[in-house]
Amino acid sequence: MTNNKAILVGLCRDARELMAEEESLEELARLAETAGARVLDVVLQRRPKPDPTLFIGKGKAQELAEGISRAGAGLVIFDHNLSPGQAQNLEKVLGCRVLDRAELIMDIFAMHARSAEARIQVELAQLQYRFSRLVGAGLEMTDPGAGIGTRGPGEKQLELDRRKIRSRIARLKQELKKVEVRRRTQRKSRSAMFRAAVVGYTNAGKSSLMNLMSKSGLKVADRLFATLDPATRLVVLPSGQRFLLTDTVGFIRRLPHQLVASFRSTLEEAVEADLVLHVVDCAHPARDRQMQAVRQVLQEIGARSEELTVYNKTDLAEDRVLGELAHRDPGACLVSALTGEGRKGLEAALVSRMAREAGAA
Ligand SMILES: Nc1nc2c(ncn2[C@@H]2O[C@H](COP(=O)(O)OP(=O)(O)OP(=O)(O)O)[C@@H](O)[C@H]2O)c(=O)[nH]1
Ligand SMILES: [Mg+2]
Repeated sequence: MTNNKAILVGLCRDARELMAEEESLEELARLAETAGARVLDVVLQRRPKPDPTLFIGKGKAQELAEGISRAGAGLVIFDHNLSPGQAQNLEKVLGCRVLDRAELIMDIFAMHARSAEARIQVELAQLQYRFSRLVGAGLEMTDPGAGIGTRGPGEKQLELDRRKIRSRIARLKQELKKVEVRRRTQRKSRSAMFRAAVVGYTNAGKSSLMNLMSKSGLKVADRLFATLDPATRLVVLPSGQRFLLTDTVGFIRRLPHQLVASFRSTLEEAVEADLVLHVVDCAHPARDRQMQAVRQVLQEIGARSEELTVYNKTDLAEDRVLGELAHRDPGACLVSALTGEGRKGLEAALVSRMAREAGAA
């Protein structure tokens, strides 16, 4: 059996970054557990900038190597993305498998990919990432063994040579093109209707909100990246007005750009919508940084749709927090997808957005 006992490693440059990095490491622990790892320890190094060869300092790496053998860990997961050389050097010094945040996220995507489209998208992202690693480190692909970081539709391709990988990447891209064309045609056929897309940080409650609005029975789970496939549903408001609502894949800090690129056709639903409902877990301690991360991804994919902020999970938030949010962001809606509280306010906001759009058309 593979040893999935893991040690997590983060780095922050100065005191200002400390809190964000601590939050990010907590999130990394959840990601690691989602992937099936057991987190033994978390190490945070303060360093003005990453070391070019080992990412962390040499002394810290030695210390870490000792910690690994003492604890019997089989895996070290870095919270930042490593260069090909760094990953290779670290494996040598630490004597165990080394993964970075991007690989871990892609591994979870691979575990949760169900539809043909999602599998193609994940495989493409993984192959491109691994390929850039190979080229960067001047290596041929070797058998990575089994376990976290090696799962996914691209798994069998690991031992292929570069030429074959390149042609596989080209094939996958072609297949994705076809999917994109199909999606565009679908969208055109329903373009007369007002379209809204739900976006937000992973686990914010996007699918739950979809279920509340459209009684659609989408999968809801307290785990990261439960949704990978977009789903579109018709919503009929009490006023009789109708619109289409699309649920999509969630975002996260430092989402690997290979994933963003290959999930383009999925994310286009958000780019092309008339309105983006930005769902936020308002009770989360990292709420504001999560919102920032979502806006960054939206920018990266070129979404320019109007945005309506929906602060979800009000049932879990303190009244003081709710008061602050209402004051700071008077145009936003406060709801609980779980209890249905605030639903009327959200419906009214949607009616007024649709009226505005109709007036502008
Ligand atoms: N207490 C409370 N829990 C909620 C609320 N909305 C969602 N949840 C819970 O939050 C977790 C995540 O909900 P999802 O709807 O799956 O979240 P998502 O944004 O679709 O997540 P991904 O698809 O994984 O990105 C689930 O355990 C839900 O039951 C809410 O308003 N209140
Ligand atoms: Mg979901």
